[in-house]
Amino acid sequence: MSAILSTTSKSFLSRNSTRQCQNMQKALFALLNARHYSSATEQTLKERFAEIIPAKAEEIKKFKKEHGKTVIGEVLLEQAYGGMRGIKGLVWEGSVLDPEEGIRFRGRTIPEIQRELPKAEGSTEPLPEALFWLLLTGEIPTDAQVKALSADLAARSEIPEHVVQLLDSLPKDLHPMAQFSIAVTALESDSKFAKAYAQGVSKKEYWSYTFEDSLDLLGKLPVIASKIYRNVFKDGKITSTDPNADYGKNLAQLLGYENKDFIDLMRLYLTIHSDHEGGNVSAHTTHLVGSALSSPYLSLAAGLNGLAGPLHGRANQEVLEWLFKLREEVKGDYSKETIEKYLWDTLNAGRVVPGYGHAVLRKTDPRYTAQREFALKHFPDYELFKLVSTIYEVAPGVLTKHGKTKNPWPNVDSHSGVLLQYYGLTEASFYTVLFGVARAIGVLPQLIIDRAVGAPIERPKSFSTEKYKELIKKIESKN
Ligand code: CMX
Repeated sequence: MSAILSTTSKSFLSRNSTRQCQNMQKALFALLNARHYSSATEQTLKERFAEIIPAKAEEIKKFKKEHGKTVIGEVLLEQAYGGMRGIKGLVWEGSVLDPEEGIRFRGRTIPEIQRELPKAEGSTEPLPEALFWLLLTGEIPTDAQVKALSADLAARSEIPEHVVQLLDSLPKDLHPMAQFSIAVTALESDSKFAKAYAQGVSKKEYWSYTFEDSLDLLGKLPVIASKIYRNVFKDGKITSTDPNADYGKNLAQLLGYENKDFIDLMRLYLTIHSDHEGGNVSAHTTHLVGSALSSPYLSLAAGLNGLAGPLHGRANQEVLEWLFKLREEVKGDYSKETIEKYLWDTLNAGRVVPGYGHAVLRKTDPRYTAQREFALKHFPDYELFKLVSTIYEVAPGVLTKHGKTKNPWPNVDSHSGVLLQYYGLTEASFYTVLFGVARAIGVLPQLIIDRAVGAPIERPKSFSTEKYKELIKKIESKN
């Protein structure tokens, strides 16, 4: 509640009087909403986290003390040169990725998450803010708790004037992900953590300011994403956040979409794209930069820059461009033979097949399956969905025959764009921004946990090739 008040009073000081009135109205609405939804017996997320984290910190301390010197793995030279694949050296509480089964969020598979997380009235898809609660605490929130969290996030959604102006000043041909990262970085001006740190706050308090920044940031991301979308592709105007709507609904509405199934898609999309263990580029980068005690704004912006790479989050854009080129070339002939030829042409040109392969997974990504099921339920006859399905039948065989990729199965990015296309969100260069909003829901909980348990600055060891040669010589001479 105090967070809402402090955000509100700050915005009153920094805006002109018309906006002040609007802000005051919005904040009061949100305040009443949050009050309305959280009864006297229901804890807020911050209260619950504060209650459970001392025991967790104690558990980790004891675990380290008792087993700190136990060997948990070996490192091969090829791993040092191979992107550190498979090396155990990170702690990530929210999720673990199994090569065969896929992601489990706090022990739960995607179908379990879809069943167990609270939903909006009339919806069958999970609320992404409920997943945020689960990732942070390991517990499923009650309906009232998640409603209070939705209202809290909506109350934090206003973006500072300098960020609006900054976005308005950017060239329309600057990639939306670059714009997204710039805007998140510019929010640093509002960092409660950075201000508290500069004032010499105790380490024990770090998590509390990191929590406030993280919720402020989550609240603002749908507005920033929508502002970028509407600036680059539409008229630049966005509506205001609805204090009564959940996170996914607000994102959809801010983008300009009222369709109830699209709103459900946003809830599903944000949930399944959120967290994918700590070692992927965006999660690892956010965590790494955060380990230097950079604020959540700077840490997430760094992660977003990683997500923007074509081998990571931008693969969703690449898939669409690749599909459109296929459609153009085959001129309506979607036979397996034609698609197989197109796949070979891609591979023979020395390119990767976007949306296929994974650094950890060795089966079809369950995030792909969840999206396929959504399409089967809502638009089984859509031309692009059918094309994606035929590619799914053909590509694993081609990639296996090609013999390079360790995983010939589709990943999350292989399917997401087609769902957005169906509802009219056709601008593929924007897709990674949506992934970025979702990724924030997955990586910010760990940043808060890191600060609460006093995680150290990250600093693995590196060697030059010369030094590795010396090391190998020494080791091999001993054997
Ligand atoms: N098409 C063609 N070749 C592929 C391939 C694909 N889809 N996936 C992997 N390969 C190749 C690799 O480029 C590598 O070739 P070289 O030996 O010439 O370098 C070889 O197969 C072995 O790679 P790997 O161990 O199977 O895969 P990595 O762990 O190195 O890389 C990934 C994983 C995802 C980057 C890779 O599979 C890829 O480039 N896929 C296409 C891009 C994509 O869909 N990325 C999105 C991933 C999900 C996400 O992060 O959002």
